[in-house]
Amino acid sequence: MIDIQYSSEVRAAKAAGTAIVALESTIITHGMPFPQNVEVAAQVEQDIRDAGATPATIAVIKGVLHVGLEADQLQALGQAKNVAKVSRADMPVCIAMGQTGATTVAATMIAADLAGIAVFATGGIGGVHKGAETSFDISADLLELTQTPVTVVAAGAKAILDIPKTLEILETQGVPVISYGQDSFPAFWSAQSDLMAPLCLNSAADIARAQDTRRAMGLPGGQLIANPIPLDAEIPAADLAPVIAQAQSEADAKGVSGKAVTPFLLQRIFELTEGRSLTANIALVRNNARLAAEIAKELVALNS
Ligand code: PSU
Ligand code: MN
Repeated sequence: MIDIQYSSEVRAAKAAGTAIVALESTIITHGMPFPQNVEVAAQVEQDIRDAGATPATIAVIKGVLHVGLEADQLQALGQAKNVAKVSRADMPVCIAMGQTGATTVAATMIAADLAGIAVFATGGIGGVHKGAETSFDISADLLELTQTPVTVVAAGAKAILDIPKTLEILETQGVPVISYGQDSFPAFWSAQSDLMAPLCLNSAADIARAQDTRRAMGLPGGQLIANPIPLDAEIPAADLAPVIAQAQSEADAKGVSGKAVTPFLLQRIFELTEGRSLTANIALVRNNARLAAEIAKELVALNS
């Protein structure tokens, strides 16, 4: 087993057997601009504490896998330039070479599982990109959900992705996609989409029981919980459609590919909406953190 450096609060929570929620770090380094990224990361951690659980932000720092960051480490990561974006393929190389990297959803799931953490909150997961039929650009996040037993709470998927194809891959791979409290699959900045969610559950206790049953049946993999953005924070899909189309055509024209695609699109959408996309993003991440804390507490209750 590789060495894991725990933050003091995560170490204490592990010893006490209390609820812990994992958080990713790519959203900090590649998903939001400085300084809002650091402010939001600290705020989301506090939301989890206020809900009665312990936050564990995950990153690789100088070759060491950190589960839970101290405040100064979070600050340093959020300001650092040229931090690597580390997914399943990159994480062992990053650790072996003593480098620093921010973990994607896939890499954060792997680290959470190594640390015995079963619940993870983020904003949006990676998925099948538009044009995947020629680019083959499908995020490793989707396959991680098939094999690593972590419940991921996200606000659905961004419209920068091909959402129907993303749902098809998850269905083929047997990943439960569960909308929280509504029938439709939420569309990140908008609470509703015109797609039905494959599954729907209405309480954190039910979500915890579903994950526990999956484990008891010996089925590998996790669950994707699609938690709609709070209504007062949503942006109508029609307002964003032209912005996304413009960002996408700029990415195509510049030949942006591979890992750079998602960060490029997020940055351009932030610029083109003059920050409105970020305000909504912050509201939904905080909302996901609160639900994840409730699920984590229910899982502890189930297993004690
Ligand atoms: N989608 C978002 N915000 C993000 C990401 C995705 O709305 O910050 C980040 C997450 O870390 C996710 C990663 O795991 O991008 C997916 O990147 P890729 O598509 O290259 O797998
Ligand atoms: Mn990709």
